[in-house]
Amino acid sequence: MEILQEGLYVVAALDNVLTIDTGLHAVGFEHAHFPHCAYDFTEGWAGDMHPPSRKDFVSLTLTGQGSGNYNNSKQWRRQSCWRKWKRLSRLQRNLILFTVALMLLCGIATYPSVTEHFRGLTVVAKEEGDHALKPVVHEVQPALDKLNRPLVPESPSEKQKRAAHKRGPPGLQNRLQKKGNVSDTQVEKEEGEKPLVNWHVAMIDQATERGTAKEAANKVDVPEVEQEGHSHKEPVDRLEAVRDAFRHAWKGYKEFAWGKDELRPMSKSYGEWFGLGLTLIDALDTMWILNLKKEFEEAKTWVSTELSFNKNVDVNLFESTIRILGGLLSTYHLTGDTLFLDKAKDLGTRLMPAFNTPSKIPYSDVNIGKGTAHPPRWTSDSTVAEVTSIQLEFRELSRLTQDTRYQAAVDEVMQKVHKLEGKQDGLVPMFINTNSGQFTHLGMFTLGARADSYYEYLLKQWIQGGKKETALLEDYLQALEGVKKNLLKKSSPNRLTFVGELAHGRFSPKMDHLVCFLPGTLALGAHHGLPADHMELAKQLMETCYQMYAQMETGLSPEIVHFNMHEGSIGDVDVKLADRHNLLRPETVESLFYLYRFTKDRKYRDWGWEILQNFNKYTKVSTGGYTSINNVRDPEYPSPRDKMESFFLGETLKYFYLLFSDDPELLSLDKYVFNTEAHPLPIWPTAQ
Ligand code: DMJ
Repeated sequence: MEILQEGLYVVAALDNVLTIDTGLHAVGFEHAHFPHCAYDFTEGWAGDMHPPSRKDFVSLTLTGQGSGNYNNSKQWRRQSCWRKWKRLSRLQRNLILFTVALMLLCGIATYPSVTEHFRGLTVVAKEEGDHALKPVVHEVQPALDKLNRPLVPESPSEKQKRAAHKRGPPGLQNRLQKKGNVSDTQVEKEEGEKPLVNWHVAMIDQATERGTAKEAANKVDVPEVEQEGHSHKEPVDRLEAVRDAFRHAWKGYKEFAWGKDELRPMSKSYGEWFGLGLTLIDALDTMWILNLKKEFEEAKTWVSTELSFNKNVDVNLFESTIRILGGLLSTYHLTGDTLFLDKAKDLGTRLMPAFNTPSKIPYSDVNIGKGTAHPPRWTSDSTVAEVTSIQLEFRELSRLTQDTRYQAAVDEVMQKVHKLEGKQDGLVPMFINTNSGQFTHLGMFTLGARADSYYEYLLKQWIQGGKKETALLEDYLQALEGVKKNLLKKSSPNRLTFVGELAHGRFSPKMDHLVCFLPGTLALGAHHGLPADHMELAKQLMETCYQMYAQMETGLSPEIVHFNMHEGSIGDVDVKLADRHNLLRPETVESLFYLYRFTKDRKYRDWGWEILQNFNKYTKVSTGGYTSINNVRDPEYPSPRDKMESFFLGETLKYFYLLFSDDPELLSLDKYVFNTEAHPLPIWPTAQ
């Protein structure tokens, strides 16, 4: 068997007849010929994720049947052919000559389109090279990518047909609408008109309908590449690439972790945290948005038949609120199916004991079966981000259920934090005590872990409520001034703007990847009327977050970087050994989405595309799922951690999809606000 060119293998040579196969279906090929690496040709590297040593040729020596006096000399072959020709009847000879002449004529007629086709291939290859950030390590994958790509771009009408096909079962929308809750905003239908809709369903319906027509024009993100006087459209469908990534992640989850919290893709097993099907719930609205209706229906069936919150289990208030409560609420809004609202109400009610503390600052953990709550075993503190980033969800639950208890509890937390001593220029410390209600560990300030979403939710609550709650806006604006004054610096040698940390007056040039939510939040604020310099800062920080990916050998960001500030530094970024992991986090992709929506600058999409490709290259597990990795600096051995976080499906892939979609009405940022786990919740209608 010989590899002739990408994907073409001569698999037999018997009696002078060559049989050619694409190689993708060559049974047992991968294990027979690359025994050390277990490479799945349709998916990617598996096992220890080492590429095999490169093998371009695998040869087979075959002996043809009846080859007794065969000597393969030119003279022997000429004589044997001539003898066979002479033995044919006149009619047979004429038929053969006629066929050959016909084939020649066809060949001449199709010559221009064939050459066009090959010219096309050259341009695709060139484009890939231009975008390649890093030397290609796994050479087989690009070859397979090309194989899977349509060689001749489809016509717009073909694309349209294909797009229309992919919108999922047509009955589904109506079915879900009919099951939708009967809210006061519902609009009764006349005979023959559209089915019952309520205002939130109407939003996604409009987007979906508009999407069907618009998507055909927009779903293929087609950069034009000029070459030798004519343009060529590179047929990469980025939206479809995100759907593929989701399907692949879902495949692993479904096969090895169905109904469990998290997939462990390397060991083909699962991990439990709360025992509540975390990944499945976190991913519900992503499936809806990506039009993966079959997958959505399967997951919905699980929610309706298997999901129960009546369990003797401790859950983290913040994590279960942003991932599960947020996921259920947004899915309810997108689908109109009251199943999700009922579940959200059940969970929200079971989480309420967390607020039974002396200070009304909630405990971090709740037993949702027993109705008891407690702080972590080692402290009576909660983290500030956790108690101040549950507000969007609880406020929305109150609005939907007309039960004010949920909102009252979380509003009280915000009012208390608003008045607290211990801030510095609007920046908050990282811990708060549930007994005293005071900040603890004073003097430490970060926009990373333990404080990040406090700032995000100041702005987003203000937007959710119709920009009326001025205390929230004041705190947000003041905090940004605090960031500029205390935490914002430039690196050396390239003067990247970054947000560091402060510990008792000492500045540290350390920045978590988590801080990369900030460019998106700043841009969102500017879009909603806050000062234009917020957008300028957003752009600068966006560049920095991108560089945190681009400067790594895998093109994937580490969890934490340290920026160099000394004149004459060689590189801008240092990464400590313990910080080299990547957990498939969303923040940079999230910010790229906001920046692209508001500026329409294509570079943000291209950056996102590079990142998606690197996730595919270094974190995709052949048997299904994606894994977080230990070392973004080692493309030879990124060292898989064997865990797919639920936010990869809930957030990262959703933001990729929204980044590549051209439809600004697909979750319009004038109608929706995303919670910190990427679950869209409506901006309250009274607010508009
Ligand atoms: C998510 O759970 C949320 O985005 C949260 O705000 C921060 N951590 C993860 C993603 O990184």
